[in-house]
Amino acid sequence: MDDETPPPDSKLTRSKQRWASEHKFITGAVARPREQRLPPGQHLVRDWPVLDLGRQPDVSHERWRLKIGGMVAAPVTLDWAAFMALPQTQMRSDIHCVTTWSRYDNDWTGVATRDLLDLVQPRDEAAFVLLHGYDGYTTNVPLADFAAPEALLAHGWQGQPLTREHGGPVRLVIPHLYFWKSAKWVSGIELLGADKLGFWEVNGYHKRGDPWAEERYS
Ligand SMILES: Nc1nc2c(c(=O)[nH]1)N[C@H]1C(S)=C(S)[C@@H](COP(=O)(O)O)O[C@H]1N2
Ligand SMILES: [Mo]
Repeated sequence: MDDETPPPDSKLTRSKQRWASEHKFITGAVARPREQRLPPGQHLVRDWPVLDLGRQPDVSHERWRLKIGGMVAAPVTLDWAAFMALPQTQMRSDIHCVTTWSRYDNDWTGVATRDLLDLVQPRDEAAFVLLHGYDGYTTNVPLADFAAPEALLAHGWQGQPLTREHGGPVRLVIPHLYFWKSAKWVSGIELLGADKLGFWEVNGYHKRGDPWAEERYS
């Protein structure tokens, strides 16, 4: 099909180049059959428990800023209007909390982490991400997990604005890791060359937190 090769600057070519450059983000995750939907040691809940350090910061859209920096070519501080002007993504995913509850079918609206990474352009040395919350919370994830296709910075849940108790205006959602990695009230995204433990990780939680491997504690 060589005669169908599109010209170098066509939209398709640019997309393909983007997909190719994203190969460094492949996590090796595989689709799981339906009957294995609940990870080991988890039970299903229908409500949505609230878990945090006991401080639920009240951050208005006016005051809200998201700083993305560290090992990136183009660091940025987004205000609410700039964040909402980015491509908006809808994602349905399950929540798995290390305290053993899971909640299925959460419909998130927000900005895909990949679109944020496209904006700031991680340097080659960037390999980890430290998330910062307005409550002082921190949590660390490998860049590959942060950049997973289902990961997003969410401002909506089930068609409504994300409530303050669940991390509004904006929280991270990384559905393939335990939920403590999904920082609420996100204020900063810091790209790092070396791993740096966050709040719970310093206190004995696992560095990565894969529910399917029961990476609960270190
Ligand atoms: N900023 C911030 N994010 C946080 C936390 C926190 O204390 N502060 N707790 C984490 C933990 S331990 C869990 S289980 C989930 C809980 O999110 P939820 O309250 O929306 O269920 O948020 C995570 N993100
Ligand atoms: Mo948690």
